[in-house]
Amino acid sequence: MKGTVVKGIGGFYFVYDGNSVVMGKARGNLKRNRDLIYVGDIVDFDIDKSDMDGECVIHRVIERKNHLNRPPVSNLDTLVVVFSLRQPDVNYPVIDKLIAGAVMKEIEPVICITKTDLADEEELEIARSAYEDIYPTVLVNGISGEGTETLLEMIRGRRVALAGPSGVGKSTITNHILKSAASDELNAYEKAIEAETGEISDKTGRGKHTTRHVEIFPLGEDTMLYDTPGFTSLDMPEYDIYKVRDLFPEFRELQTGCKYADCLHINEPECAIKEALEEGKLARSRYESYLIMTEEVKKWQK
Ligand SMILES: Nc1nc2c(ncn2[C@@H]2O[C@H](COP(=O)(O)OP(=O)(O)OP(=O)(O)O)[C@@H](O)[C@H]2O)c(=O)[nH]1
Ligand SMILES: [Mg+2]
Ligand SMILES: [Zn+2]
Repeated sequence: MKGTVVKGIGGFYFVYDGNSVVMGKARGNLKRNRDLIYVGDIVDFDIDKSDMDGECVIHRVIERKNHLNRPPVSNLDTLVVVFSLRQPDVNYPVIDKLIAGAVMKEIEPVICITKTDLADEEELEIARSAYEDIYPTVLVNGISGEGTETLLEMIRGRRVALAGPSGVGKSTITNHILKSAASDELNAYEKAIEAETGEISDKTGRGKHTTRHVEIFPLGEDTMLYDTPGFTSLDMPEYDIYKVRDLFPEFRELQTGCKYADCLHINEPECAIKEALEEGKLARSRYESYLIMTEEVKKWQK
């Protein structure tokens, strides 16, 4: 039988076959292979009543379309990069690295700015304008649910993960979407599922890392929503520095105006990117993320 791994905890995997979830383990040689099973993997499995370690045995991982290490998931069409401006404060380099990681794997990014109730209009506008011309962008209020239906329409029919810092409201959004998607078309399992959300701790303003494991919530035939644990930092993979430049689509047209065709927009003279920055035509946060990312990949080249 075929199913999707929707959760994995301590060597146990939960496999969804389109109707219900069975728990089980990977066959011995799959485990030895060290090539872990990712949540999102489509697997061949058999029901095994005699097995004391659960109800099923996974025999094989069907070839993955893609996978990410942070968060550890596979077979994504879209990565929704979720962040708030306050509680927790936005950390643009982390956000931009997450976006870059998706683009590298040909996973389409969607930008989701949360907690609109906690930020003022001006800072929301700055955040929105940094992204809306390059990626689909949506603003969400997790308290009222505003924006979550728009997000649901953007992700229907896809395999989509919500990723971003801890406490920004990923699980809260998951629950809004599960509620909006609820209809007679969903089966009993799909109707019953819900994500756990956590209180913000007062001292740090950060979430209490409430989501500890990736979990996939199937929403009818073709839609799968992955809720993932938050994180605070991300390392740059071993990219070529020019590859990093290519991960900023907003540079593409402008940089044809740079004096040097291989301009990296750092110290070169007559740089169209730096001019655009001075004129306010490029988001400063994006350029700063770019500088941080190029510094980090330079470490790899040494
Ligand atoms: N003020 C405000 N609070 C929100 C909003 N969305 C979520 N929260 C609260 O923020 C806290 C964290 O929300 P979660 O949904 O658990 O955050 P998360 O991104 O899943 O966090 P991790 O699982 O740790 O990665 C909860 O107390 C939510 O009620 C919002 O739009 N505005
Ligand atoms: Mg969560
Ligand atoms: Zn330049």
